[in-house]
Amino acid sequence: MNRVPLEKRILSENDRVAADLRERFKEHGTLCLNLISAPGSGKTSLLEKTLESVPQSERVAVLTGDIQTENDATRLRRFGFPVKQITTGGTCHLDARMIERHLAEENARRVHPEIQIVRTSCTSGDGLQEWFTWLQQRKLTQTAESEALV
Ligand SMILES: Nc1nc2c(ncn2[C@@H]2O[C@H](COP(=O)(O)OP(=O)(O)OP(=O)(O)O)[C@@H](O)[C@H]2O)c(=O)[nH]1
Ligand SMILES: [Mg+2]
Repeated sequence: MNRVPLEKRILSENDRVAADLRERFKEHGTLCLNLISAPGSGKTSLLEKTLESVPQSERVAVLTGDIQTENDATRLRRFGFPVKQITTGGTCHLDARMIERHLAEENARRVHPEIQIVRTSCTSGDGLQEWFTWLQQRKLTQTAESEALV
């Protein structure tokens, strides 16, 4: 089957909105992190450990995505920071072929040789301090960049 032109327009629109958002985050000095990984691999656990370590005076918010449930948002709300859940209602715009292609390619160091990898365990606590330090450094860099824009 040929590609439907509509798909291209949707993706272009998505790129445009994403670029606008990036600009807004940069302007406001907001460090925006995208946590993405296989189902059940520990994203919400890492967020729980992270929010637990953040002082209440910090301005932090979480946007979580799930096909059906509010479970992750419920787990994360108890830390007192704003949490919003997007429930996609069972649909996902990634089709199987895209996933397949990316898996075949999905060697992080080959795709991005300079990538920084922080290995963490939410059960033993290994690597969490390194992750918090990385987060803090990224936040400082983001703030410095936004101040340079003013
Ligand atoms: N051994 C081990 N288990 C972990 C670790 N982090 C999370 N888990 C466990 O893995 C399971 C899934 O963790 P979640 O944090 O819910 O994973 P998730 O990626 O948010 O899952 P989805 O939102 O369903 O995609 C839970 O039973 C956790 O207790 C870890 O560092 N080591
Ligand atoms: Mg989760």
